[in-house]
Amino acid sequence: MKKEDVYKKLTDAVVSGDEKLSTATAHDAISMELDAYECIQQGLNKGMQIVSDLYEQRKVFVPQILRSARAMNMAVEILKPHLEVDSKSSGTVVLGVVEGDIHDIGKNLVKLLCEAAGYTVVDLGKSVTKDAFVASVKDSSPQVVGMSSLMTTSMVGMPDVIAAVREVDGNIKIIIGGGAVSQSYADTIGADGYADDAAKAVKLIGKLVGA
Ligand code: B12
Repeated sequence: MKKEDVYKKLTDAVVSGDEKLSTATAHDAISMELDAYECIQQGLNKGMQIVSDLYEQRKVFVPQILRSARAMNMAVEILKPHLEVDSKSSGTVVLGVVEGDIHDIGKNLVKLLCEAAGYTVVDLGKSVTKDAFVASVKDSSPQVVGMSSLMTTSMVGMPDVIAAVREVDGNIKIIIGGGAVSQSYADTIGADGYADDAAKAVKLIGKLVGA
């Protein structure tokens, strides 16, 4: 099997929410010594993006979305130990989905790729309050804080978090992402950066911390 066929199988497994196929294919990928990062990016993540689009078009519904997320997560668990961790770049990144929002699939991908790039990630989880972001900045002195939002109703909380975090540390870099936000929203609220996928998020962090 060619590596492109493995990526496609991973994508199809996520789209159809088939955890048996996603985990078996992840094992195949490992035995073929394929790059785990590429399997996640070119295979699983692509599948999740397709399912998200199908959901928007009302061609799949919530139960299928959750099955797809599970199929992806189970394959990620198999691939994760095989990610080549870059020990050079260092620094701490605090990540969280903003208050009122429980969409954490994208944030989890950003976390995974940050860890693979050698960053220490403090994952605050989902529906994270402003106070929790602030407490985490005080506790772990990160170089970067990343906020995720998939909903127009939750993204409006971002400016308050930025103001509160900057009060604690004026030098901290704050980045945003998730389907609800954009580069222009980042500019409007004075965030230091925006990225529309997990790989770009890691590059952005590298640029901001000078790695
Ligand atoms: C999956 C999903 C769910 C799942 C979430 C499961 C989970 N654990 O996350 C479930 C079924 C639970 C769900 C619930 C709801 N959902 Co929903 N959901 C989605 C869906 C279909 C896909 C989101 C997703 O996971 N995409 C795949 C990931 C990989 O992409 P991503 O999140 O964008 O992440 C990538 C980038 O954005 C970036 N990124 C992400 N975070 C960050 C952070 C930083 C710092 C950076 C730099 C980059 C970055 O990197 C990621 C990887 O490449 C979207 C539709 C869509 N097209 O987005 C709706 C959507 C987000 N949901 C929506 C809604 C309305 C809801 C509900 C309110 C539904 C309801 N009526 O109950 C609830 C919300 C509950 C709540 N309080 O949050 C709306 C939001 C509308 C809006 N604009 O406000 C959407 C857009 C669907 C729609 N068109 O109506 N949902």
